[in-house]
Amino acid sequence: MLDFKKAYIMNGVRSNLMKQRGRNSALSLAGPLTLVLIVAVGATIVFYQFVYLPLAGAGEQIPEEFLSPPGSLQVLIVEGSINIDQQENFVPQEPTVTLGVDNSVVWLSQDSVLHTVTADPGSPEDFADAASRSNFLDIDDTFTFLFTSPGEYKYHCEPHPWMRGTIIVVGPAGE
Ligand SMILES: [Cu+2]
Repeated sequence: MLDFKKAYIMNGVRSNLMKQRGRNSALSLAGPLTLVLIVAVGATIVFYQFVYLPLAGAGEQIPEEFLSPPGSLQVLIVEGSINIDQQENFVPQEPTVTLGVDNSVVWLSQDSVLHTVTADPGSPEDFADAASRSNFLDIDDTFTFLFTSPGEYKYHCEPHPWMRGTIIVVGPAGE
Protein backbone atom coordinates (compact mmCIF):
# COMPACT_ATOMS: atom_id res chain seq x y z
CA MET A 1 0.00 0.00 0.00
CA LEU A 2 2.78 2.38 0.97
CA ASP A 3 4.80 1.48 -2.10
CA PHE A 4 1.84 2.19 -4.27
CA LYS A 5 1.37 5.62 -2.65
CA LYS A 6 5.09 6.36 -3.02
CA ALA A 7 4.97 5.38 -6.66
CA TYR A 8 1.96 7.57 -7.18
CA ILE A 9 3.69 10.58 -5.61
CA MET A 10 6.87 9.89 -7.55
CA ASN A 11 4.84 9.82 -10.74
CA GLY A 12 3.31 13.15 -9.83
CA VAL A 13 6.72 14.68 -9.21
CA ARG A 14 8.05 13.30 -12.46
CA SER A 15 5.17 14.65 -14.49
CA ASN A 16 5.51 18.05 -12.79
CA LEU A 17 9.19 18.05 -13.65
CA MET A 18 8.42 17.26 -17.28
CA LYS A 19 5.84 20.04 -17.42
CA GLN A 20 8.42 22.41 -15.97
CA ARG A 21 10.97 21.32 -18.55
CA GLY A 22 8.47 21.91 -21.34
CA ARG A 23 7.72 25.37 -20.03
CA ASN A 24 11.43 26.14 -19.83
CA SER A 25 12.06 25.13 -23.43
CA ALA A 26 9.08 27.25 -24.55
CA LEU A 27 10.55 30.18 -22.61
CA SER A 28 14.00 29.64 -24.09
CA LEU A 29 12.44 29.78 -27.60
CA ALA A 30 10.52 32.99 -26.84
CA GLY A 31 13.72 35.06 -26.69
CA PRO A 32 15.08 34.22 -30.15
CA LEU A 33 11.57 34.39 -31.69
CA THR A 34 11.04 37.89 -30.33
CA LEU A 35 14.41 38.87 -31.71
CA VAL A 36 13.53 37.44 -35.14
CA LEU A 37 10.21 39.30 -35.05
CA ILE A 38 11.89 42.59 -34.14
CA VAL A 39 14.47 42.15 -36.91
CA ALA A 40 11.76 41.27 -39.45
CA VAL A 41 9.61 44.27 -38.56
CA GLY A 42 12.67 46.50 -38.65
CA ALA A 43 13.71 45.19 -42.06
CA THR A 44 10.17 45.71 -43.39
CA ILE A 45 10.11 49.32 -42.19
CA VAL A 46 13.55 50.01 -43.68
CA PHE A 47 12.54 48.42 -47.01
CA TYR A 48 9.26 50.39 -47.13
CA GLN A 49 10.93 53.69 -46.20
CA PHE A 50 14.06 53.53 -48.32
CA VAL A 51 13.29 51.16 -51.20
CA TYR A 52 9.53 50.93 -51.81
CA LEU A 53 8.55 54.58 -51.21
CA PRO A 54 11.24 56.16 -53.44
CA LEU A 55 10.42 53.67 -56.24
CA ALA A 56 6.66 54.23 -55.92
CA GLY A 57 7.24 57.99 -55.89
CA ALA A 58 9.41 57.80 -59.01
CA GLY A 59 6.64 55.90 -60.80
CA GLU A 60 4.17 58.70 -60.21
CA GLN A 61 6.43 61.43 -61.46
CA ILE A 62 5.45 62.59 -64.95
CA PRO A 63 8.39 63.80 -67.03
CA GLU A 64 8.42 67.54 -67.69
CA GLU A 65 8.34 67.05 -71.49
CA PHE A 66 5.09 65.06 -71.16
CA LEU A 67 3.51 67.94 -69.22
CA SER A 68 4.40 70.62 -71.75
CA PRO A 69 4.91 68.99 -75.15
CA PRO A 70 6.07 71.29 -77.95
CA GLY A 71 3.19 70.27 -80.22
CA SER A 72 -0.45 69.28 -80.03
CA LEU A 73 -2.85 67.33 -82.18
CA GLN A 74 -6.16 68.73 -83.38
CA VAL A 75 -9.21 66.55 -83.86
CA LEU A 76 -12.06 68.19 -85.73
CA ILE A 77 -15.71 67.49 -85.09
CA VAL A 78 -16.67 68.16 -88.67
CA GLU A 79 -19.85 69.72 -90.00
CA GLY A 80 -22.67 67.22 -90.39
CA SER A 81 -21.28 64.91 -87.67
CA ILE A 82 -24.83 64.41 -86.43
CA ASN A 83 -25.63 62.53 -89.65
CA ILE A 84 -25.50 58.82 -88.86
CA ASP A 85 -24.70 58.00 -92.50
CA GLN A 86 -21.72 60.34 -92.61
CA GLN A 87 -18.47 58.43 -92.18
CA GLU A 88 -16.53 61.45 -90.97
CA ASN A 89 -17.24 62.92 -87.55
CA PHE A 90 -14.15 62.91 -85.35
CA VAL A 91 -11.32 63.65 -87.84
CA PRO A 92 -8.78 62.08 -87.69
CA GLN A 93 -10.63 59.17 -86.14
CA GLU A 94 -7.70 57.14 -84.78
CA PRO A 95 -4.58 59.28 -84.60
CA THR A 96 -1.39 58.36 -82.76
CA VAL A 97 0.29 60.92 -80.53
CA THR A 98 3.72 60.68 -78.92
CA LEU A 99 4.43 61.57 -75.29
CA GLY A 100 6.71 64.59 -75.12
CA VAL A 101 5.92 65.52 -78.74
CA ASP A 102 2.21 66.13 -79.34
CA ASN A 103 0.41 64.44 -76.42
CA SER A 104 -1.89 67.43 -75.96
CA VAL A 105 -5.04 66.80 -77.98
CA VAL A 106 -7.47 69.58 -78.86
CA TRP A 107 -10.94 68.77 -80.18
CA LEU A 108 -12.52 71.61 -82.15
CA SER A 109 -16.16 71.58 -83.08
CA GLN A 110 -17.09 72.85 -86.51
CA ASP A 111 -20.68 71.72 -86.21
CA SER A 112 -23.67 73.75 -85.11
CA VAL A 113 -25.12 70.78 -83.21
CA LEU A 114 -23.88 70.14 -79.67
CA HIS A 115 -21.47 67.21 -79.36
CA THR A 116 -19.40 65.75 -76.55
CA VAL A 117 -16.03 64.07 -76.23
CA THR A 118 -16.90 61.35 -73.71
CA ALA A 119 -14.51 58.64 -72.55
CA ASP A 120 -15.75 55.08 -73.09
CA PRO A 121 -16.59 53.08 -69.91
CA GLY A 122 -13.48 51.62 -68.29
CA SER A 123 -11.19 54.45 -69.42
CA PRO A 124 -8.33 55.61 -67.16
CA GLU A 125 -9.67 57.84 -64.39
CA ASP A 126 -8.04 61.11 -65.49
CA PHE A 127 -9.41 60.83 -69.04
CA ALA A 128 -12.84 59.63 -67.82
CA ASP A 129 -13.09 62.59 -65.42
CA ALA A 130 -12.18 65.21 -68.03
CA ALA A 131 -13.95 63.70 -71.03
CA SER A 132 -17.32 63.37 -69.39
CA ARG A 133 -20.89 63.26 -70.65
CA SER A 134 -21.57 66.86 -69.68
CA ASN A 135 -18.77 68.32 -71.79
CA PHE A 136 -20.93 69.79 -74.56
CA LEU A 137 -19.18 71.58 -77.39
CA ASP A 138 -20.95 74.20 -79.47
CA ILE A 139 -19.55 75.44 -82.77
CA ASP A 140 -15.96 76.78 -82.36
CA ASP A 141 -15.73 75.34 -78.84
CA THR A 142 -12.68 73.27 -77.96
CA PHE A 143 -11.91 70.53 -75.47
CA THR A 144 -8.27 69.86 -74.60
CA PHE A 145 -6.80 66.85 -72.84
CA LEU A 146 -3.17 66.20 -72.00
CA PHE A 147 -2.36 62.48 -72.22
CA THR A 148 0.50 61.50 -69.92
CA SER A 149 0.68 57.72 -70.22
CA PRO A 150 0.71 55.35 -73.17
CA GLY A 151 -2.47 53.53 -74.11
CA GLU A 152 -5.52 53.44 -76.36
CA TYR A 153 -8.11 55.96 -75.27
CA LYS A 154 -11.53 55.33 -76.77
CA TYR A 155 -14.27 57.93 -76.71
CA HIS A 156 -17.63 58.72 -78.24
CA CYS A 157 -20.23 61.46 -78.46
CA GLU A 158 -22.84 61.08 -75.74
CA PRO A 159 -25.94 62.19 -77.75
CA HIS A 160 -24.73 60.53 -80.97
CA PRO A 161 -23.09 57.25 -79.94
CA TRP A 162 -22.24 56.33 -83.54
CA MET A 163 -19.64 59.10 -83.40
CA ARG A 164 -16.56 57.27 -82.14
CA GLY A 165 -12.84 57.90 -81.97
CA THR A 166 -9.63 56.60 -80.43
CA ILE A 167 -6.45 58.37 -79.42
CA ILE A 168 -3.42 56.10 -79.43
CA VAL A 169 -0.73 57.39 -77.11
CA VAL A 170 2.79 56.03 -77.43
CA GLY A 171 5.93 56.72 -75.41
CA PRO A 172 8.99 58.54 -76.80
CA ALA A 173 10.57 55.19 -77.73
CA GLY A 174 7.42 54.14 -79.57
CA GLU A 175 6.13 51.71 -76.93
CU1 LIG B 1 -22.45 64.28 -81.33
